Amino acid sequence: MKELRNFIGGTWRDPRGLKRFSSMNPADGRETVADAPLSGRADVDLAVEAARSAAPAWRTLPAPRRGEILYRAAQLIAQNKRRLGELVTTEMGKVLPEGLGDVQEAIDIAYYMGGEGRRLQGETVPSELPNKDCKSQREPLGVVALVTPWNFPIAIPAWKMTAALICGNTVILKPSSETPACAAALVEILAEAGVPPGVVNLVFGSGEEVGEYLMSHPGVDAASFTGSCNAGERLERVLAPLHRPLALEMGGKNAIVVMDDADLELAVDGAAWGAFGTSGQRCTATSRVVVHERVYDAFVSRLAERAGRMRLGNGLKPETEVGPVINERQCAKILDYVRVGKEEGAKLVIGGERITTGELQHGLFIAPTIFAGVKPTMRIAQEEIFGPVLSVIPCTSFDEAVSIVNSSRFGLSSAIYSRDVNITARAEKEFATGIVYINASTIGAEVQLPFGGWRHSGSGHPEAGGKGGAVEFFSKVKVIYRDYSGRLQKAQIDREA
Ligand code: UN1
Repeated sequence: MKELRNFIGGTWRDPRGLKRFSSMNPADGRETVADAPLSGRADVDLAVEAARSAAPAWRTLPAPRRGEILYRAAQLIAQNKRRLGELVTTEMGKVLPEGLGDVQEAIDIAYYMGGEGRRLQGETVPSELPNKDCKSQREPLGVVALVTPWNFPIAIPAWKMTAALICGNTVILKPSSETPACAAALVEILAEAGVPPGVVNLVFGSGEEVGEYLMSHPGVDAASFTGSCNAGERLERVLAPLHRPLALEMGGKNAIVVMDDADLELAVDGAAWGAFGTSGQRCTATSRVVVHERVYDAFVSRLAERAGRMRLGNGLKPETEVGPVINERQCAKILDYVRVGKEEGAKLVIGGERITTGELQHGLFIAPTIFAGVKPTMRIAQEEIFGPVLSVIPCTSFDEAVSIVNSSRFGLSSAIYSRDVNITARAEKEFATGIVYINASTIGAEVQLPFGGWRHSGSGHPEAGGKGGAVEFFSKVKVIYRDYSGRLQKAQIDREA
């Protein structure tokens, strides 16, 4: 078991108080993975102070030099990929190939953001007046608070930290209490890569006591949160009077549309991977499939057959395809949705129960679950479940499919399987989500483009790279006009008519 401490001002420190909490292996509740401090407000104050004092030197270090530190971090994460991937699997439960993917995403973003150190573009545009320059440039926000979830315990902290750091901010990370060891391992690597003391700080503790206090701290300039919709909406209210930049990534109710001309085998692969990969615990997980009535029965029976064959187990075992869910509370919530689905009149085709036999008895395993005959308005088709539960909804046309896909308060990702180029082109335009996949599942975003949801899925400040991505959130734009005419020139006024 790992004994963790907070990381403040470049040193690993015990908190002021004595309270602690543990993270467990969800595949085997008898195994405690780590033990971490349940910090209090005084610890947050210290971390904010450390981040503030480190800020001036970090923001003035040239961005390409900050980038070099991120390259070193990327190399170190890559050297430790196996160890970190196994830690992800042990502490969070996802199967090892996905644990390694989680780590790979951190490597990718560290290289990407390292490269941003030589871009961080502003713009230069012509002036309407002679002998005058117009340009914009990016400046850091200052001290940023980052609160991250357990489902991508390496990748999401890496998305946020690397973007914040390259822009010249100093950071305080409050990771999920389900995955403290993953966060500590990543922060340890950043320190080893040469991030100076106080530039990255890590404070463990509860969302209410530490997370919210941190994000609304007077010494913090901006905050970024990924997690549940309820928590995000609460933060929006609490932080509104403070008027500070706030990025929220929240839930999803992501749909795949399967048209009657689709490659059905490919669509089954995509639905199984999207719905049951990571045990459905991605914000991009597929939780609805909208299937054309002409292929509906064939699709449901093939998918059920596939789901029935998926092997549940400890994600470290090579034969495991579906790992556990994160904790008892989530397990109970998922099973409650199964009850709701049955009561609403959907047909439970397969799964729907916790497996408590054999090797699985000590873990939190829920069988891949499929409901058929789901109506778009049912709760199981509207609410985020965050587990391996898939609702299959029939439709009679592409237009109907579009209206079902868009009849959600969420708008993170969507997908369509069809061989008709005209139909897929229309899907591209008409699906109202931040990410649209054509002939691929709803998961699998890459770091070089923005990652973010519409409507209740996010606040409109996407993560990751690309135009409109995280660099734009973690920096502010300053516009500079330089007049070298040596006389008073008046914009909009100095002209003939
Ligand atoms: C998440 O779902 O919480 O696109 C993040 C994907 C991953 C990131 C998912 N690259 O599924």
